[in-house]
Formats: sequence, structure tokens, C-alpha cells
Amino acid sequence: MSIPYDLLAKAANQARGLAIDAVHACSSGHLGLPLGSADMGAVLFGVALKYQPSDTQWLNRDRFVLSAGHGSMFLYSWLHLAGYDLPMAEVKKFRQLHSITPGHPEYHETPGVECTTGPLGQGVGNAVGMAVSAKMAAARFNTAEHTIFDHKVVALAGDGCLQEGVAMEAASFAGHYGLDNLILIFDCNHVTLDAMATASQSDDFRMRFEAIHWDVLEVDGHNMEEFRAAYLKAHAATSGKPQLIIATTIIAKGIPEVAGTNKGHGEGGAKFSDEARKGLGLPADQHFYVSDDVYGYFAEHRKSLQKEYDAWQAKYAAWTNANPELAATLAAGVSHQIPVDLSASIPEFAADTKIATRKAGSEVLQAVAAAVPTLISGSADLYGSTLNYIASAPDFNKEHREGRNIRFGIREHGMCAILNGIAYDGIFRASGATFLVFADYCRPSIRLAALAKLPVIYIFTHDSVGVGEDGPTHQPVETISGLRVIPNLDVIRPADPEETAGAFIAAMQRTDGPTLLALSRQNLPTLNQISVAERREGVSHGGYVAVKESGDLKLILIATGSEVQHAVAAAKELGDGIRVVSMPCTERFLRQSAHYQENVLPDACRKRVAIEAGVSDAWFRFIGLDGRTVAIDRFGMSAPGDTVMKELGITSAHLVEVAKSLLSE
Ligand SMILES: Cc1ncc(C[n+]2csc(CCOP(=O)(O)OP(=O)(O)O)c2C)c(N)n1
Repeated sequence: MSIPYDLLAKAANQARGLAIDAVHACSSGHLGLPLGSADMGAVLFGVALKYQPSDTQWLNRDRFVLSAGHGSMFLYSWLHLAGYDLPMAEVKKFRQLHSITPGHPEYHETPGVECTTGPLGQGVGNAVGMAVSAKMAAARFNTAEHTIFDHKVVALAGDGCLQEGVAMEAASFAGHYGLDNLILIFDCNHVTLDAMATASQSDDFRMRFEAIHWDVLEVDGHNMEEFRAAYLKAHAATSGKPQLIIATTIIAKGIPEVAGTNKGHGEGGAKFSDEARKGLGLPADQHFYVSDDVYGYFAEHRKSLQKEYDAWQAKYAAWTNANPELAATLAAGVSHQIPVDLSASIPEFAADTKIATRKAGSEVLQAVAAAVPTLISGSADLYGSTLNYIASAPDFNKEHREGRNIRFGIREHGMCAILNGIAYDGIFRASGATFLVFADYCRPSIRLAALAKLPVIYIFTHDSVGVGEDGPTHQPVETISGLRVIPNLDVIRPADPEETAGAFIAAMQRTDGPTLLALSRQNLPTLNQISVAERREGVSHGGYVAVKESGDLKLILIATGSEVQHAVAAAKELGDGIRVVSMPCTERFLRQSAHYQENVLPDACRKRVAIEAGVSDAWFRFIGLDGRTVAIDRFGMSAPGDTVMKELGITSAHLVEVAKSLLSE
């Protein structure tokens, strides 16, 4: 195939022009990458990538991830030229209110944007997750007759992404697991933001990546033929390794005043826009300019992409006919469909069960995994403690791409960025585990899952000072409340095995955001005085009346997780008029109708005590100015869990004392 490189070079300069005009118009944004990587953009979107603008969710499209999300105008320019539903009017509204061209790429906002990026390094993790998902999908759904999954995941990252630990965790994971469907392009322009990259790094990137089992290619990122040749080589590689293309580029190429320096990174170069546009061969009187021949080229290119797409559709139809069960599983995965009555597939726990909620979670997970074959469950080297191994399936590894258990190693941040990538890919239901206290190592990726509305499930165990002997380093106190403040994240802390079942069901039913399950290390009693249905259903409402008062309501005890037992015991001791509310998930409770909330927490009852083995902050919203908390506003201590709980006042006796004093006021 002969490639019209002259025309692609023209397209690259016009893409540079769009970035200059957009950044100039809003006086903000980042010019360096869109200009420096424009020639690679022309090859990627003009020749190399397999995509379909009219079906942005095409299962076998190549995924393109702009990990260096600050260079968002790179993506918007090329998506526009490629024919996505991203009209020039939106390019002109770059970074403006309600435009589909936000400052950094946002999933759901812009057709063709595969994931939300901007926090550096995350996109590399997401790309690795997409590559995992693609491997799993190929193993689970391709047949000897039909290959329906053979796409690549292509990511573009700069020095900033590769300096971040999360990218390195994910890259090391990709090398170990031989994700040869991943091509990472390193825009090596020797510049970061503040300074030349040499001010803060002296890595040998070839050695660094070869050491973690990647193939490494080096090219001039402005030489389209050279770049394309490297891309083809990476695409066809048979080494079984992920591919890194180190592409040397000049940042802000096209604005001579700032090109090649850190002044070229941001919007600074925009003030030279007139001269720059002239140098790029763009008409002085026409901003946001794209020539007819460039539009024409992409229109023609779409026709060949369409042929490829149509051929795949025919293959997919034949595969569907030949494999109705597989097709149904795939369709259910893509639409996040789960059995309507998932609860019925989860056996009830015996009334005398006394197990930790992590152990209950393990049992529930087996039932859920049997009912939802696309559910996968990973752990950051803690399966032995988090107990979330799917027993009926093997590990995911080079030999078993169909495996449903992913050993992430001690890479919590990488794990969560990879889980996001699996979720973006949209076929598999991603869950992952570690100790709750290490949620801090995961937080940037959890935040992005919440922002991007990804239904990731975190199975985080060892949820309180009840951890015991490991001491304060391992005892979360501020962690749960710290997570509760992340918008769109559901945090569920179940009180017993049946609430745990309810928590898994709620997490599985959620399709528009992540759910974190905070499970106990220590055994907890089963709350048999409440029916199984009430406990499971109660979790879906976030909070419910666990013990109804006898006589007139005098005081409400609100508790979560391991403290619900203390509230139930305290209510018994306190006598008439005491209600216990189990509140495993404040976010879910706050989404209930005002009527439901009033039924559980009547406004008229101002005497309320909240008990939780963690900081008190989250509870004032529910107890008001007149209420009290029994909480832990300090770090824990190293001793047996029961002892620590007692020492820090998390007991029914202390709760009774506080409630009595409030009743006497
Ligand atoms: C986690 C994180 N830290 C800091 C930033 C702010 N930031 C945006 S771009 C950038 C420099 C990135 O350098 P590089 O990847 O080389 O990009 P280039 O200069 O080539 O555009 C920084 C520090 C960010 N977006 N994310």
C-alpha cells in the first residue's frame, strides 16, 4: 500500500494548527504534546489504527489511550479529522462549559475517548488493563473457526507518565504477563513541565523496559515512514512481549520560539500563533483550518476502515450463530447484565455462623462468580488474607488467559489502574483486593473509577483496629471516612454474613460507579434477630432499621459493620424506646427517598448515637448537633484486636454509657 506521506504531513500541520487555535482561544491548555506528536498522530489515525467512528464501542477496535492527557488537543484534533462525532464547533469550545472537549479527556464525554486521563501514569495502567481484558476475551470467546478479538491496545505517554510509579507497576505487570497486544509509544521529547527532563531523570528507558521483559524500538517521531515501520514491527512482533516505541520528538514543533524547551510544554507558545501558523502553511485569515484534501483523505480512509468493520461484523454474526451460549455470555458482559435474582444463587448462612465478613465474602464470591461468568477477581498478593480467590477458575497467566484470578503482586496502585482498564474495556466485571488500610495506595485510581463511572468492585479486608497485632500501620481508622468523601463511590461495611451477601449483590447491581466492600478480619456474630431478606435488602438501601424500638422512640443507635453487634446489645440493655439502625452504606442511604430516610431516621428523634471503629467525621451528618459518637479519633495500637477495641472504647458497655448520658439530658 502506498501511503501519501505528503498529505499526512499536511494533516499533521493542520492538527498542529487546531491545537494552536484552540489553546489560543481559551488561553489555556498544553501545546507541547499535540505539536510534538502530530506526525505520529497522522500515522496512527491516518493509517495504523483500526477504528470505526460510527461505532465507537466496536468490540474489536484498537484502543487508543492518550495517557499524557494534558495533551488532550492531540486527541480532539485527530478524532475530529478521523470523523468521530466531534464537530469543529466543539473543537472551538475547547475547555469551555458543557463542551465535549474538556481540559483533559473524559470518558463518556467525547466519542472516541477510551478513558479519562490527565493524572499522569494512570493511562498506562488503564492500557495494561485493556490489554488484559483483550487477552481474556480472545481466550474466552475466540474459537478455532472465528477470531473475533485480535485488536491492539496503543497508548501514548510522555516522560511524566513514565516517571509515575503507577505506570511502572503496570508496565512491570505487563512484562511479566507477556501482554504482547500492547504497544506503548513514549513521546520522548526530553522536556517535562518545569524544566528539561534531564533536571529530574537520567533513566535509560531501553534498559529499564528491557529489564521488565518488553521489546524496545527507537525511532525519530517526526519521520512518519520510520515511525510506521516501527509500529508495524511492534504490531507483528512474535516475541510474546509488550512493545515500547521510544519516539524522539521536539516538543512544540512548529513554534520555533519555544520548540524543544520546557516553555513549549504549556500554553506559552500560543502568543506566537500568527508566525507559527504561517510557518505551518496555514492560511492567515482562517483559524481552525482543515483543507478539503485532508478531509477527503480521511473520508477515503474511513471507507477502507468500513470494509474491515463490515468483514468483522459478518464474522461476528457467523460466530454468534455457531456459538449462541458464548454470544449470550459476551452480550451479558458488555451490558453488565446479571441474573435478576442474584440473591437466590447465594445460599443462606447457617444461623449459628460466626465468621469474619471477609470469610463470608469468600463464600458469597464463589456463588456470584458461578452466576456471573465475566466476573474476575484479583488480589495484590493477599489472597491468603482477602480470601477472594475464585476457586472454580485458574490464575490468569501466559498459559491461562481464561483465568479469572489475577495475581497483581504488591502493586496496589497498578492493580487499581489496571482494574479501571478492564472496566473501560467493558466486557469483564473487575474486582480486586488488598487490606483496607492500603486503599491510600489505590486512591488516585479509585477516584478516577468514580469520576468515570466504572463499576469496579474493591474487596478490601481488615477493615478496622480489629486487625489487632499488626498495629496502627495496618489498622485503618480514617480510611473509611476518607473514602466516603469521594463522590460516586459506594463504601459498604457489612455487619454479618447476610449483609455481606447483600453488599456483593449491591456492588454487582451497580453499573454507574465503583463499590468498595470493607470486610472484617475478625469473626462477627450473625444478626439472627433480623431476617435474611431484611439484611440483604437493607444493604441495598444503605441503612435500615435493624431493631425496632418498643414503645415510643427515645433514641437511635446507628452502627456499621462489626459495631452493629454492640448497638444491638446496647439496645437490649437500655430497654424500651431504643432503635438500632444498621447503616452499611451511607451513600446508598442518601440516595433513598426522603420518605424512606425519614422512616429510618425520623427527624423528630434528635437523640442519636453513632458507633464506628473509625474516625467520627462521617457521622455528624446523621446525628446532628444533639447527637454523640463512639468512635476512634486517633491511630490504633498493636495488641490483640479485642483488646484494642476495648481500650479504644468500641464496646456495648461504652455505648450504653454514652446513650444513657444523652437520654438524661
Ligand atoms: C499525577 C500528576 N502530577 C502532575 C501533573 C501536572 N503535569 C501535567 S503535564 C506535566 C509534565 C509532564 O511532562 P511530560 O509527560 O514530559 O509531557 P510533555 O512535557 O512532553 O507534554 C505535569 C507535571 C499531572 N497532570 N498529573
